[in-house]
Amino acid sequence: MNRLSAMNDRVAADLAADDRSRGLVHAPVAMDRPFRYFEELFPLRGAILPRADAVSDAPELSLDGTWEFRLSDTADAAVDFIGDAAPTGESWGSIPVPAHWQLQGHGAPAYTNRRYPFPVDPPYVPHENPTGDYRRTFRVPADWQVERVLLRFDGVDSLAKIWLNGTEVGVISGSRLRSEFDVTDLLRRDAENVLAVRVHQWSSGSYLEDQDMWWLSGIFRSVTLLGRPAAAIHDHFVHADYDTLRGEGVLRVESSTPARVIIPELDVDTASGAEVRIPVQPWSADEPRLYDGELVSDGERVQLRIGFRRVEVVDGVLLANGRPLLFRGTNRHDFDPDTGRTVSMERMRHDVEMMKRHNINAVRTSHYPPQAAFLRLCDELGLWVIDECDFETHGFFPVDWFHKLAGNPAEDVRWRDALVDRMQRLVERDKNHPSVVMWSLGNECGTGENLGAMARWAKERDPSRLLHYERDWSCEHVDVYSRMYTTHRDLELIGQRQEPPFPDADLDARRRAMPFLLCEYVHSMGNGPGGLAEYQEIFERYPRIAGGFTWEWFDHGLRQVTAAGETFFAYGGDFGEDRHDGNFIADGIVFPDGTPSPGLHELKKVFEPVRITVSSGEVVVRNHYDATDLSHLAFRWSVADDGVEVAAGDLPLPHTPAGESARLPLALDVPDHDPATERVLTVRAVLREPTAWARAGHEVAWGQSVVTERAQPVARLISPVPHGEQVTVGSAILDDTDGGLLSLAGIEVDAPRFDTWRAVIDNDRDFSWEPHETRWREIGLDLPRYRAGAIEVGAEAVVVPGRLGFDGSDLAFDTRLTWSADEAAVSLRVQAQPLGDWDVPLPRFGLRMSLPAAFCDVEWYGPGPEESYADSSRAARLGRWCRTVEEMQTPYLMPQENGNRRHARWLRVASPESVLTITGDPHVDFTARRWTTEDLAAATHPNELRASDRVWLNLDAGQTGLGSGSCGPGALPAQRLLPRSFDYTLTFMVE
Ligand code: IPT
Repeated sequence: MNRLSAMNDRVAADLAADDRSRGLVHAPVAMDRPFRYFEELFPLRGAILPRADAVSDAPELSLDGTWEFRLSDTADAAVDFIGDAAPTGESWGSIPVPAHWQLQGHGAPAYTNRRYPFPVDPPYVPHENPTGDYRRTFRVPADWQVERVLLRFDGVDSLAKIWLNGTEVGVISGSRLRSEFDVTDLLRRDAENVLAVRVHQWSSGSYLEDQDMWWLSGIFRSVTLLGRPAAAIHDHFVHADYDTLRGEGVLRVESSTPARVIIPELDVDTASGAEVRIPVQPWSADEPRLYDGELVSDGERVQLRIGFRRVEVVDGVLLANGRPLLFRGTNRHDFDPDTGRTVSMERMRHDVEMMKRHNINAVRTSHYPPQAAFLRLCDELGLWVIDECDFETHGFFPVDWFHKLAGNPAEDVRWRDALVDRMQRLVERDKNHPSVVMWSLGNECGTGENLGAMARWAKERDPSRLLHYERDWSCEHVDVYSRMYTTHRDLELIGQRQEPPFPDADLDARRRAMPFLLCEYVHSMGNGPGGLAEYQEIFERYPRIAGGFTWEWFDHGLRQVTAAGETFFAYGGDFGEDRHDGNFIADGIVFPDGTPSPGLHELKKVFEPVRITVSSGEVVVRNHYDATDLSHLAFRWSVADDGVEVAAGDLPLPHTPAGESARLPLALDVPDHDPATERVLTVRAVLREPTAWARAGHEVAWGQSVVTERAQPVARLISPVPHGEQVTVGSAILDDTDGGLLSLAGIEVDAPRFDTWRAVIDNDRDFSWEPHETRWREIGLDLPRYRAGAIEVGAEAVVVPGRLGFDGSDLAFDTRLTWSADEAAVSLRVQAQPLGDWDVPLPRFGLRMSLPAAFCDVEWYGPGPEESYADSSRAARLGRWCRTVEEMQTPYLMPQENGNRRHARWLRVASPESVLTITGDPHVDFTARRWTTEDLAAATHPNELRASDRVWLNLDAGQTGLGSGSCGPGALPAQRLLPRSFDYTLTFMVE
């Protein structure tokens, strides 16, 4: 019996009485049979106390590699593999360590968001409890001059029992937390050692680890043997404060063993425990200044990478080194499409570098501590980190334990030791990273006094860092007020400290004085998010708001290959799970293979640390960095006519410290403007020198504005010519009964027809906060029907009045199509007027037509090159862009509307024989695909989409924005396409 089980018995009776007095039905932490060791509420056994992650010269032996492995269906297989005799029998094979067994051909991954995939019967787990037995042998290197030897596990999901040479070493629980054991006395120094590990997929810990991610098991992080010399430094704690008034670092390094603190660059050579004050440059994400040194005892040299910084709350504002800190953050899970939560050093570096290149300055390690090496990268390359404990009990929410019953682990005292232990293991391992500025108690665990116990311990151990936890809105145990998926409007109130009061007046007053952050926002499931820029504007308006962390970095799609050899990324249900949450696992701004999704381009633009506002007379540059001036950036201007550069040069910038602006009058030497084109001025800020994460010339920010608009050409119209059952208008031939286009300069077209539908995006779907799809289908927007009226052939145009209706609905549009032509081109004016009581925005409004498949090369002048939507358009810049139709598709893991290019001035679609130019007046939103909207909507994975023999063009007045309704607010009112009168003209020219 461990120390908690003893306590359980003691408190159980009191607790039940207390619950009864509060009118609570006691939660069934059933005791109908004794807990098995993996069901103990605090199952950890044998581990040494947690201590700091350290890089040192003490010897280490990696035990990663190939291990013997057997998977059983239950926890009951014989313990017949822990001794010297190598196991035999068919059930044994091999497996790499670290890895998840489900991704190595044993069992299958499964995805649920918050629902536990087993009965909610804590702390019991089902009899079917996949159990992996692992075994390997190793020898201790002969040259190790060590006093003690530790065995370290960096991550085992979810619970393991360990034996060395046949003797039990201990039990690990806490999947993403490090555990270490002193195995000195069990080791054979001159012979082979047998290390055996039994890992259970389900344990009491599974109740504490209900994060929204794949259920994946096994030894998925490294296993290491650590030689500990005599007088080794068992633990150390670097306190490196930055005194903002004096510009001094205040350094004290505690060491478990007396040691010297040596930092050559600062001329520091002092005893551990002593405080020194030295003038330094502070550490920040902008300028991650590290001072390298060593902590040297008689037995070990530990690497020190010291960053001096102070993160504090002053007058309700979050400050870093005395200046307001704004998190431009994202939530990151450890993830790899082939190896799950086993991630390589290269993959982590790729993540951090990519974040830096996209103007991200902060990470929340949702919802568990990452591999230790990740934090070293954050120290080195510069990211502020909220380091989160491995704790989430979301699955108690659907069964209402957060409210009605007292069983939620955050509240039930019987779980307290396990939870405080989790917090200790987080803080102790990661306490020396300058990048870590807040500890987070966990995610989605409801409320409860156990959170208080975790918080109190952490505060006492590390008073230098702030505490974060989102789900307890009283904020009783934390230092910052945090929420997720808040609407823009509510955020605005919070910014003004005008949010609705919390019922307890004292807690309300305390909370109202706190800074605020959005620990999750802009849910990036499928196509989206929209509304990011509007959030940023609010963040920047109110000093109380310390920014936010977008949800989330990765789409967690697992790479699979079909029998036909096609690759796709799997989501929930693709492994035959009985219950799952589908593609809710694909809600990142980076595709599983590490390529950016359009949302990341938008985020880079919105997160720009330099805001460049261009007008014809001046450029205003505002420095939004937290710490640096702009001397590391070169500013370049260029003037382009319809996307063709006609002049360019450098723009010298005066010294502009953080938080300040420079205003530069412009007197540019540029050639005369061709009135048939649009003239645009662009100013770009690029890195002068290479950095650890980008090359010289990397673009950090840009600003753009139209300086001269295109003059409208005066066209001489030619008369329509009726003949037989057709009418010719320039190079267009129309059907004289309904005005349908039969051919265009000899190209066989599918006539443009009205289209109001889009392949619904995840943010439109029935589970969304604004499930527009339901209403759209009720109205019949997916089934538009057009009826032409009597066509009028006039001297200068053919006019086709009509009515656009929807199956089963009396809502409609009165329409009017006007065809005309001059010598060069054919024009189609599209007008529409809504009829009836519309109560919902439209998915889209426009025309759909098709061309033969050979028209597969697209060039356009307008915002680009990536897709853009009404509320995700900041990243798109005016220019001339070329893409094949294939390249214009975005492979969202669940196919849905994508690839829209907004506000094109013109587009050219080319086949080897001819080029069709379509001009929009005022401009046109377009998509080009090898399949129809219906094909797109029907596919469940991108590899199912098959190119047809047509190229389908949508030429739209607009589409409703994206929002982030799949878990958050829908598109803002101004970015919804409300039924209104539409009037735009398309001009077709064939060469
Ligand atoms: C929020 C979770 O914290 C996060 O892990 C993820 O599941 C996200 O939702 C949705 O993708 S919690 C939710 C109740 C807002």
